[in-house]
Amino acid sequence: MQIPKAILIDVIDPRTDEQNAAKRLEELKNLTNTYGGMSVIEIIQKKSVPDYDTYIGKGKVEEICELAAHRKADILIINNLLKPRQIFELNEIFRKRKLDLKTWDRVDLILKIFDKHAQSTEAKLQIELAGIRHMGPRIFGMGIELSRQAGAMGLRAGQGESNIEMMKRHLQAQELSILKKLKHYETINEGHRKRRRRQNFKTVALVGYTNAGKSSLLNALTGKGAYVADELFATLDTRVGKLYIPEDPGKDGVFRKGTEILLSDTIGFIQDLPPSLIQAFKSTLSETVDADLILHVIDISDPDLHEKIKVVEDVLNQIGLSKKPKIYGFNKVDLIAPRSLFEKGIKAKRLKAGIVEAGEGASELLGWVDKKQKKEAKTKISGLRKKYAKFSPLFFSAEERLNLKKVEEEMKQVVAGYGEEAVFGGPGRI
Ligand SMILES: Nc1nc2c(ncn2[C@@H]2O[C@H](COP(=O)(O)OP(=O)(O)OP(=O)(O)O)[C@@H](O)[C@H]2O)c(=O)[nH]1
Ligand SMILES: [Mg+2]
Repeated sequence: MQIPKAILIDVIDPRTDEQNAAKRLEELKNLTNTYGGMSVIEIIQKKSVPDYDTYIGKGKVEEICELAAHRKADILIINNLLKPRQIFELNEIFRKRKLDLKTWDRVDLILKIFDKHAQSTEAKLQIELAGIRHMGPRIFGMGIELSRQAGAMGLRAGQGESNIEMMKRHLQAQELSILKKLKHYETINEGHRKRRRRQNFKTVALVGYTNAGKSSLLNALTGKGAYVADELFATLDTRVGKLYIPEDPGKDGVFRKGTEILLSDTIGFIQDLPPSLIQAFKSTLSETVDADLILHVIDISDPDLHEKIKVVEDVLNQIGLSKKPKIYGFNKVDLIAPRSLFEKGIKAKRLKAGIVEAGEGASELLGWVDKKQKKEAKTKISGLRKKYAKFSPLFFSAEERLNLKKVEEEMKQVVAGYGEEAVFGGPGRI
């Protein structure tokens, strides 16, 4: 079978600056690569207001038709959220031109990635639900067109409509049946959560933009073995791992019981997601809703980190979590700073198995210290610490196991409920 050929197009606000325009294209390419199995034959970015009928506008439709005919393209991916009617209109044009070109909008693409990555029955059901909610209006939108066309062709006007009614009822029945099945999982999950509450486990939920390193952090802290990949939406389910933080012996030399925390990892967020998609993932997200603390994981090396923080905050607001205790965890510090910046404060004997042994000669072994890079990293870190002081920012690397002890300590303090003052805005430290 031949690999499908795709044309990508992004319609952006004419006021978008060059940098943001480039970032959008980068994300679109990442999404397409994550979906995989396609050869991209053309990437187009156009500055204009969306066209009422076709979103991308007459001129671009023409250009795409020619390109698709010439290069035998199969899929047109539009990096925006289209109205059902606009998709219908585009497909109609392609059909009339005898082009075998299907149109996907951004949500279609994301749903297809979800579909590819879903492992559990629950995730599959949630995707099916999101699909129905996304496709439903498209069919209803088509309905209006069909009955209009039927009328124009002198057919009985009601004909198209009754088919649409049937389809509508079918979709509604399907939606109900999925919701019922999902309810079953929700009950099971709720049971698990209740049991943990009874056992007095404190829970911390990892949230963050997709690819920030949530699963890597879960693995580094708990050895859970969650799937980690340099792709968007690698995780679609919720995974819970147990983290045991040992207590140092007191002055009396007596060992005390450490703290046990449950850490959950879940689906990442992304910009321009319709609320219906988030709604469909409610049961996956309920682990987050229920957590004692949210650890918002951020990729510190990402040039767009502020925008992505905002996207995640918006989604948290949408699911009603704006008031939950929250700390910001800046991950991937290894990408912006030499590790010596983080190693000096770590006492090897206190490290948990697996956390880097900052023994003698470690810094020698691990490379020279780049003074300039170190200085830049310090400036960046102190800037972030100041800007997000409210959220007790932490700086670590899940992959290189740098500074993870700090993460554990902070979580321990917060879940132990030492009160606002100790939790937030503590003294500056890396
Ligand atoms: N350099 C570096 N890379 C990291 C670090 N943590 C994670 N990564 C990489 O970042 C990519 C994404 O990591 P994941 O842990 O899958 O990220 P996630 O937030 O769970 O992503 P989704 O599940 O897709 O939303 C992978 O390629 C990881 O190897 C880190 O501390 N340093
Ligand atoms: Mg993940």
